[in-house]
Amino acid sequence: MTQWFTESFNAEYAAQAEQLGRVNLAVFGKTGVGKSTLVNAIFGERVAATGIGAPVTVGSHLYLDRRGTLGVIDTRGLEIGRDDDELIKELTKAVKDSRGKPIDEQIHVAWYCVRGMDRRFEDVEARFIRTLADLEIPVIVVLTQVPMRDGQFHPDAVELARQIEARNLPIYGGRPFLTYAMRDQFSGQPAYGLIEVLRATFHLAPEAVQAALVAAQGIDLELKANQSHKAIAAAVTASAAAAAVPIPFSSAVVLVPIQLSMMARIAHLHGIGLEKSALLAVASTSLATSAGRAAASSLLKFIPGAGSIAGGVINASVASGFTLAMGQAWLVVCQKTFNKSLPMLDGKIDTAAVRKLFESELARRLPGMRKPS
Ligand SMILES: Nc1nc2c(ncn2[C@@H]2O[C@H](COP(=O)(O)OP(=O)(O)O)[C@@H](O)[C@H]2O)c(=O)[nH]1
Ligand SMILES: [Mg+2]
Repeated sequence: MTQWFTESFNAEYAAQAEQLGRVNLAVFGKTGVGKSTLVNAIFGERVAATGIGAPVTVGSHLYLDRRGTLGVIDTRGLEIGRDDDELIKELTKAVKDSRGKPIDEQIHVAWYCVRGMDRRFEDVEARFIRTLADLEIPVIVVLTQVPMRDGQFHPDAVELARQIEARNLPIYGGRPFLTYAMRDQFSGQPAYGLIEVLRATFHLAPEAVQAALVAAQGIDLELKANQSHKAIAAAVTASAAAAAVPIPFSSAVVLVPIQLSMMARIAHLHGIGLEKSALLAVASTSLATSAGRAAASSLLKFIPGAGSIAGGVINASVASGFTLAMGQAWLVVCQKTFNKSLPMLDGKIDTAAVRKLFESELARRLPGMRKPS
């Protein structure tokens, strides 16, 4: 019964994965400074459905680890301060090889990590950063594991940050970001500074891969909401265009693919996998019980006063208002999924409660809404 809907949703979900593409982040710094901890704190350790498997070699010591819409490039077996010439050679070759390839294959942003308490920043590190900038890779310098107390950063880290700033490096903001990526059990030192690093990365990333970055990260719900609103706005525009010449209610199924692709994109942006997204979409829109075109038109039963619209036509304003409300209501469902605050029943998603939630969010935005039968 749900096959028509599931197949359509799956297709839109796959198309959106394709459209989001991948943001590639290179992470450099000495062994043990906390690179992996930082990456995991911002992006989570989840391996997305599309990114399972061993890292891909980019150079003989450069690896690309794909996690869904995120690629993390790091070095293995080469150390900054020991193998710099080799490292720079490999990196230069990898970057040059990637030129002319699709944007998903480029390195978009680099994080250069230094342990905040290390007290020194070496000339070779500055040279490495300048090389990255010469290769046109924007660089963020991150001081890791910086203790903070009563709103004060540890003075040694402040001094190190000052030294780095004084070198006038081609880095974002001209100075390092101070962070603590993972709460320390013993001292109780909480994590901080991660959203700032993420937002800087977002600003430096090419626009074409910003949504991929937003989808991959797991700490900034506001960035996810902003990108979702963009997707909703695009679907609203497309709906208005589809009904620019008022369409008969019976042909209003043309709106359904627009809305499904909007829903699929918002689900991706919130890191919700295909199966769960499809389940939630079915639950939300009550499509489970009808098939084929009947399922499509049952979506439209939400349209306020649809039956009483003169001559049964839908104009641009009705179509766009309906899509807007659908998008906003679906965003609430996705946000609750992300926050793990969906209604549950016996350890499973309570689909009846999800439907209620979606319909009440929709009704708030469409005062004249008819309940689907
Ligand atoms: N508590 C805490 N431990 C950290 C932090 N960053 C790194 N560590 C620890 O430092 C060690 C090295 O970190 P790792 O991320 O593996 O360093 P990498 O070699 O640069 O990838 C690990 O034992 C981490 O648990 C942090 O922000 N907080
Ligand atoms: Mg590591």
